[in-house]
Amino acid sequence: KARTARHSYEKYNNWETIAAWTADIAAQNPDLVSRSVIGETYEGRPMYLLKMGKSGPNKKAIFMDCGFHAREWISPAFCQWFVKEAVETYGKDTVMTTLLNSLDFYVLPVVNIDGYVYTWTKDRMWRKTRSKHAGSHCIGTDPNRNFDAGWCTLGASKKPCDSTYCGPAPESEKETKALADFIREHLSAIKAYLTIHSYSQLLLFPYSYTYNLPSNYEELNSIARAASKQLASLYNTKYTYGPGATTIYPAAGGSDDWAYDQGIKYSFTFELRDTGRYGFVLPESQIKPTCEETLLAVKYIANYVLEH
Ligand code: ING
Ligand code: ZN
Repeated sequence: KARTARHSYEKYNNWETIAAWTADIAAQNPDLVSRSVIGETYEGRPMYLLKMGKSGPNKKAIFMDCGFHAREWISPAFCQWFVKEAVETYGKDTVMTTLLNSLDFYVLPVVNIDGYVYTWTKDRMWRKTRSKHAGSHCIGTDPNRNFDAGWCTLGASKKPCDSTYCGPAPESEKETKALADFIREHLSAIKAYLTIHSYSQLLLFPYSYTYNLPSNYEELNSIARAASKQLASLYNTKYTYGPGATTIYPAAGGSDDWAYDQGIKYSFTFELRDTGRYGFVLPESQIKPTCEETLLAVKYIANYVLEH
């Protein structure tokens, strides 16, 4: 068999290439990056998690995941970019150096690995996981409707053939269960939760499962405003921000609402480029600018969390 494709930060990488990259980046940066496995997917693939940061006692942490929805390819590309920037600018960029000295970043580069593989091999527009559940021949659950946050009450479907199927129960999916278990086990350290989707150019925060506002709404709104301003400073890309329910649509069972209700008071969903011209099939020429601008927003939020 031919050797695996070479990894590139400015191309979309298949799962085999991303998996090999997680091993390489950890091996090449042992004082900054370590890799663990937090579970396995429905089809049996290991879910790799990268922990980034200089080791130290009692560090606060930020959890960031990519690739919830299989077809949103720019999302895993951003997690890879973030890790690259961290290792390449540590010791050079003062903000990144401070962040990695004072915080740990947990980066889960692809949550829905089985779905991601399916978009490379069978159906580019697949969204859900690839699990089968009793009582239906349809495949897949929407992982971002599968969390225990107003589960399946709003903006989600109980029909297994629908693209927003909430699953037979909260955390029915091995992937969402593994993610939720990891966060529960590290709750005292994790101060922020960031989840990267596409597309629409939005920066969302709780709630999506209710029209009620979160207790620190004013603070989240001002963080989102400032982060969007940072993001726009590079290429003038315009983001809209606000609570999910009123900014995009009401939808229960999302991971950001769940993390927030676990006590993680800084919880955001990014919807990266674009606004619909290319949609999920964002050209590779936009990977670099999209990741560069998004990095500014993520660094802003991380720095805010560090200082508060
Ligand atoms: N959008 C998100 C979705 O899962 C969202 C929007 C965010 C819903 C947070 C619920 C909670 O539908 C995309 N593009 O996936
Ligand atoms: Zn999504």
